[in-house]
Amino acid sequence: MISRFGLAAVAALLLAAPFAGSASAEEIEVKMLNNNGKGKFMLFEPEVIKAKVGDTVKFIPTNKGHNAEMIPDLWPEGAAEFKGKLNEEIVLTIEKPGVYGIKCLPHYPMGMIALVVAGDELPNKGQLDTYKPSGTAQKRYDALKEQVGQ
Ligand SMILES: [Cu+2]
Repeated sequence: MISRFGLAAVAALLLAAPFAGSASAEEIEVKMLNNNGKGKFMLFEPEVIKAKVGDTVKFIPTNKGHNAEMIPDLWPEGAAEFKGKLNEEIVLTIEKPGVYGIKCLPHYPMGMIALVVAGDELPNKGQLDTYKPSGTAQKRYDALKEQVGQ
């Protein structure tokens, strides 16, 4: 049963939808997946997330065995620490502009990385180049970096 409050919330969402992309805060969903059906394994989907300050990014453990946590070398200065447990749904609130690097700890060596890009000015964009993932992750990371286009 949907409460009256629930209905009001749904109505508010429906009303807000046409204005998505405007100043109102959005919740962006990112799935943690074993594969995307297109030959890519162990990934966040989407892998590059454009957001605004005030938005939230919800990481959803669609498949088991993943987590979402910050990459400390790729994180805006002063932004709150972020670390989800395995199989945990966790929400990142974007409080500062910049690039937020997210990894899945078990699959980090394979390149299970996501980049949240918030705002037009990215105070820490230099970290995109100074940060070096290890081994085979580098190739996938480079492809993500290209999508950021900075
Ligand atoms: Cu994973």
